[in-house]
Formats: sequence, structure tokens, C-alpha cells
Amino acid sequence: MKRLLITGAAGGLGRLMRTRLAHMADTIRLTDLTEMEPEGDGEEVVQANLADEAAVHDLVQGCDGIVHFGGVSVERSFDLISDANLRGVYNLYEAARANGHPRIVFATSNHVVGFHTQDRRLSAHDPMKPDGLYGVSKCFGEAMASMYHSKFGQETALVRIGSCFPEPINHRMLATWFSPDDFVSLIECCFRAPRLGCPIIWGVSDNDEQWWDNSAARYLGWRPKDSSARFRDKVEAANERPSADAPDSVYQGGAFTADPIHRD
Ligand code: 15L
Repeated sequence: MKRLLITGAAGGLGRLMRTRLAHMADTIRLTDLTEMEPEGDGEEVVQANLADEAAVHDLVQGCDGIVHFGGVSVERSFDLISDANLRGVYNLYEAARANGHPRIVFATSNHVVGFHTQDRRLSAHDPMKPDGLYGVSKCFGEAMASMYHSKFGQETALVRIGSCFPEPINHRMLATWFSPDDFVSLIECCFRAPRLGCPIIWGVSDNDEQWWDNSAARYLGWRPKDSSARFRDKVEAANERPSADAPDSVYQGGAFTADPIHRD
């Protein structure tokens, strides 16, 4: 691919994936609301606000693919979330429509189903049960992707990320951990696939405990290779096991289910 746009390049995921995705295109265009590391070889760094329609159109112009990590990634006030995750997503899809429908890998989240209990094994067809305004905003993003696919054929991989960090850091993450390497191989598959469509894909490694069934996305040929198992002893030594009735033990969304509605 000639040019890949990565939104949210200054955020946790963006920083983890920036160099790992460098091989994906001749030029990587990186964007964020806040300052990013300076431009390296084969990179373009453009600071922009996803809520600014004209800026998003400029960002998408000339790109053959988009990896959308941008937006608010934790529970915040409705104003903050709506600018980035509602208006920003609308702007992104409208910009893609005006610029030849580049394929999108969209970072959605396990928090769209956060109020499902951990004893359930969910498929892509189970109902959403968002655990906060952030989760609701990701439901909106998934609905936008689906609508643009049905109406215009826009292809999007909706990756419901568990916990993408260098390593799992608590008991819940032993089930939700998604290794950065597994995420890279998934993104490669999504751009390589002859037909993508608009699948929901659970972004999770091959961990011993599995809450999510990825069989509906098997046609992409992606198989995670990592497992949280090698970190189990370290996690158990560093953390007390949460009590059986703690949100982290009961709900798939863990502590997010107990977050208040932020009013500021
Ligand atoms: C998410 O969606 C968040 O963006 C991330 O910071 C983690 O908290 C992750 O979910 C998780 O559930 O562990």
C-alpha cells in the first residue's frame, strides 16, 4: 500500500503500534490531537482534531488504508467522548466516502459487551451490553461502520480489543490480553484479505481462558499466536486475586462497569 493513515498515534495503542506497522505502507501518515514523536523516515506527522471535518478530509485524502485508534479510550464525560468518538467517527466515514473508501481497521472495544458476565462465551452475534459512555460510543462506531458498509460497500474490520498492552498486568487481563504482535498480524490479514466486509473480530490472544468466539472471522485466516499463560505467575505474584463479587471477577468489562457517569 502507498499510504496508511494511523489515527490516535500519540495514544497508548498508537505508540505501541507505530513502529510495528511501519512495514505496512511506503508512507505512514500519523495523526493525533496532541503532539507526537517527530517524523521519522517514511512518516508524515499531522496534528489534527477528529472533530474538525475539513481536517479529517485532508487527513484521509491520498490514503489507501486507515487504522483508527483515535478518540477517547476510557470512561470520560459525554462532551469529550462525543467530540472524538461520535463526531470524529462520522467525519472519518464521510472522509472515507469522499476518498474512494479506503479499508478501515477500527479499534472498537470489549467495553461494548462489558456488562456480560465472565461465565459467558460470546460470539459476534450476541447483543451489546456496553458498560459506560465510552462503551456506548464504540457501539455507535460499530453501527456507523455497518451502515456505511450496507449503503456504500465501505469495508471495516471492527476489532473489539480486549487489553492490548505489552503484557497483562492483572488477573482479568489473563483472559483479555491481546499481544501487540497478534494485533499486527490481524491488521496485516485485514488489509491482505481479498474480501473483508465488515466483520466483528475479537481482539484477543490465544489465552487459556477465552470469553470470545472468533469463528465468524475465520475466513480471514488469522490465528493469534501469543498467550498470556507465560505471564500468569508474574501477574499472580504482583496482584491479589480480586474477590469473587468484585467487578473485575464478575463482568467482562471489569472495573469499567463500576465507573460513574462523568459530568465534567
Ligand atoms: C479499553 O477499551 C481501553 O481503551 C484500555 O485502556 C483497557 O482498559 C481495555 O479496554 C481493557 O478492558 O482492559
